[in-house]
Amino acid sequence: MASDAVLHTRRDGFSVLTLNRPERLNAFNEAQHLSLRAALSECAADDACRAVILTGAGRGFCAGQDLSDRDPTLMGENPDLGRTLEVYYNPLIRQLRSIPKPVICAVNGVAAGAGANIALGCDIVIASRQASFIQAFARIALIPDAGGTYWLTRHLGEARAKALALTAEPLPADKAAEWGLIWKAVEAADLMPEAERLAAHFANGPTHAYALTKQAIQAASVNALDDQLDLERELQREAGTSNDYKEGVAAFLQKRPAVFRGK
Ligand code: T3D
Repeated sequence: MASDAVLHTRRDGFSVLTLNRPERLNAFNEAQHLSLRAALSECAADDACRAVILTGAGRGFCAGQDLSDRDPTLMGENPDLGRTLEVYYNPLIRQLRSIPKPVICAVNGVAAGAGANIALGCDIVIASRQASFIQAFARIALIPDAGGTYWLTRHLGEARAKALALTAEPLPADKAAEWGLIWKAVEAADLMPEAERLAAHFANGPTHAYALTKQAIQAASVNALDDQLDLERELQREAGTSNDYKEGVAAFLQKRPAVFRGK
């Protein structure tokens, strides 16, 4: 769907998707949801796109749900928020998790509410040192959604997850990295160069093996070891059928750089 709410820039081997409602700190309305989902589908279907960067325009990454679409003085009855999760946020998180190529989130500024949790749903999160992650939900009497209770508990444990969710205090990017919630925090000027360097690296990598790796690691948090060993056997069997596997081994033995095609 063509919409200015998300800008889709195609680069050599990867795409940059930019949430583009800076006057609202890129808070999500319906147009931004539909536009992001469509752009991710395009990236998934395009063999020339072998990695995705998600970032935000302006000084923020994303402030979660656009609350001006939830104004109680205009709405009468309370909205059914279960429905909006079902229709918008949950499919987006599932799409980020299942797209068969690496998704790098370049968190350029504040990431609040569902905005924080959409970032955490990406495969690799790099944040500007000026960014912070805010589980803002308690401030408006909601619970963390868009995977928030899942990411926080798995990455940080119950003590830190509960403190962040119940206090809604900002977690600075440096501390998020120190705690293992994100990959790294960098100077603001280095954020996009660093994300693009990584995306370009992935664009020349074994894309199918990346997709299988993503699948295996995501399954690990719910599988018992025996189940995970079985899954690794099946996914490795599949990885071993690829041309990239043959190329990787041949390149190693011939002492030359591998040229991966992503298949
Ligand atoms: O509803 C459902 O469907 C269920 C799903 C819910 C998912 C959720 O995400 S619920 C949580 C929603 N988000 C929030 O509660 C965060 C609200 N925003 C803030 O708390 C603050 O804006 C920030 C802490 C993120 C940043 O603060 P600050 O001081 O840097 O910026 P600001 O001045 O508050 O915001 C700048 C502008 O963006 C401002 O507009 P103005 O006054 O310049 O015209 C502000 O109103 C607007 N803005 C920021 N966040 C939102 C927003 N407008 C609409 N919705 C927002 N979420």
